[in-house]
Amino acid sequence: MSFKSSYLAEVYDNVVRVNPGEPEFHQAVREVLESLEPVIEQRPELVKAGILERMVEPERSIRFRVSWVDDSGKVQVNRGYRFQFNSAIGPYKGGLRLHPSVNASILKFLGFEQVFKNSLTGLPMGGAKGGSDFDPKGKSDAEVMRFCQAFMTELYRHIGPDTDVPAGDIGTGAREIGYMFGQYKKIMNEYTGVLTGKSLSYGGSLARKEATGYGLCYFTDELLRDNGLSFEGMITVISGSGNVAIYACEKATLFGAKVVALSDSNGYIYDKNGINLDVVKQIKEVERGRISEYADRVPGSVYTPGCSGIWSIPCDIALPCATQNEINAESAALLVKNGVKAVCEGANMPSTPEAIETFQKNGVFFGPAKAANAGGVATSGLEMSQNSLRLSWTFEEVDEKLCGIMKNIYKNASDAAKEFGMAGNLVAGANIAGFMKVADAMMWQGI
Ligand code: NDP
Ligand code: 2IT
Repeated sequence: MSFKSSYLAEVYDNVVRVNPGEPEFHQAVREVLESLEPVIEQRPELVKAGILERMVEPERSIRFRVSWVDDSGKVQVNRGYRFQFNSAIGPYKGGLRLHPSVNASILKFLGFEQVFKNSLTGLPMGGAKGGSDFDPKGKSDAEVMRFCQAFMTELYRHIGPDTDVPAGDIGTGAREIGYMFGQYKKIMNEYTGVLTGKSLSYGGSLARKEATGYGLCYFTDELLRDNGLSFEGMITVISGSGNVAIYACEKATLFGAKVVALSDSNGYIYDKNGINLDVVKQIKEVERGRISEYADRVPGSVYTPGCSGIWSIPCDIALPCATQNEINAESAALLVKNGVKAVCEGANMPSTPEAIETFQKNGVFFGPAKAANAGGVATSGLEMSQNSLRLSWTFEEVDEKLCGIMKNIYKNASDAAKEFGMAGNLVAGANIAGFMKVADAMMWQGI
C-alpha cells in the first residue's frame, strides 16, 4: 500500500533516510502511518504541531558497552541499548531483549510500537525498549549474573521508578530481572519498583508471568465472540515455547481449544492429542531445554526441524508467539488455504505486511500485536501500582483486572476502526486508538 497523503509519504521517507539499514523500524513506522491517513485528514493541527515527526524520533537513544568476565576468565564485550521513545503519558516502560540478533532496528521497532500498545492499556505508561546482543542460551547462571550486573552498571543512570521501568522480553525472564534488580539496589541504595517481572518474594505481581499469554487469549476470546465463535473445540497452533507461548497454550486449553503444536528456533512439535503442557514447562522452564525433547517424552508426538513448517499444520486459530516476521506471505497463504479462522499476535510484529494483507483479504479475523499482547505490559503497570501502594493483590484480583483491560482494548480498537470507516480492521483501529491519547497528551504539553 502506498500513502495517499503526500505529508505522510514525506514523514516516512524521512524516517528511511535518517535511519538507514533499519528495515524492522521502517516496517513498524509504515504500518502506523498508513493507519493514520484518516486521522491526519481530520486533525490538521497535529500536522502543524509536528506530532508525527516527533513520535518517530526517540526522545533519547542510549547505547553502551557491556564488558563482563566469562567462566574461563576471558573478558567478553556486548552492546547494550535503551531507546526511550515517548514519555507523554507516563514514565518510559517496556522490556529488555537479550538475543544475539538484537540491533538498533529491532529495538526501535519494539520501542515505537510500545508507545501505542502502552497507551491502549489505559494505564499511564510511556514507551521504551532496550536490550543487548548477549545470548543467555548456553551460559552458566554465574555468567548470566555477571552480564546482568555489568548491563545494569550502565543502565541504572538512565532509569528509575518515575523515569523508566524496564521489564522482560525474549531472553529476559525472572532470573535476569532478579540479577538486574539486585545490582540497581546496590548502586542506588534504594529499594524501589524500577523493574517489573520480578519474582513474588521481592515485589513481583501474581499473574505477571501468565499475563501476556492469558491476555492474548482474553483478547482472542473477545474477538471470536464478537463474531459468533469461541475457542471451544478449535484446533490451535502456537509458535514459540517461551513465556508468552506457554501461558497462551494454558489459557487456550482452559477455554476449550485443542493446542496441537509449539516450536522454538530449531523446530516444532506436533501432538494430535493436544499438547501436554506439564511436559513443556518441565523442559522449558525448569531444564531450559529444547522443544525437540517433547517428542522423546510424549508418545505419538512428532518433532520436525525448521520453524516455518509449523504454519503448514491445518488449524482454526493461529497464535504466533515467537518473534518478528515469523509469518510471511507464503505461510499466511497456507494458513488461509487450510481454513484458519483467526490469527492473533502474541509476539511483536510476527506477521509481515504481506501476511497481514493476506489474512485481511481472506476474511480471517486478525488481532494485531499492539492490542493482542498488551496484557503483559498492562500487568507490569499493575505491578508498578502494587509497588507504589506497598501491597500485593491476589492472583484473582490481578487476573480480573487483566481480563477487563483486554476486553476494553478490543472494544476501543474495534470502535476506532468503525469510527474511521474501517470496521473490522483492528490493525488500523489499534493504531488509531493508541495514537489519539499520546497525541493529545503531547498537544497539551507543548513542544
Ligand atoms: P522467551 O524468550 O520466553 O521465548 C521466546 C520464544 O521464541 C522461544 O521459544 C524462542 O526459541 C523463540 N524465538 C526467539 N527468537 C526466535 C527466532 N529468531 N526465530 C525463531 N524462534 C525464536 O520470550 P517471550 O515468550 O517473552 O517473547 C516472545 C515474543 O512475545 C516476543 O516477540 C516478545 O517481544 C513478545 N512479547 C513478550 C512479552 C512478555 O511479557 N514477555 C509481552 C509482549 C510481547 P529459542 O528458545 O530457540 O530461542
Ligand atoms: O513487548 C512487551 O510488551 C513486553 N515485552 C513487556 C513490557 C513490559 O514492560 O512489561
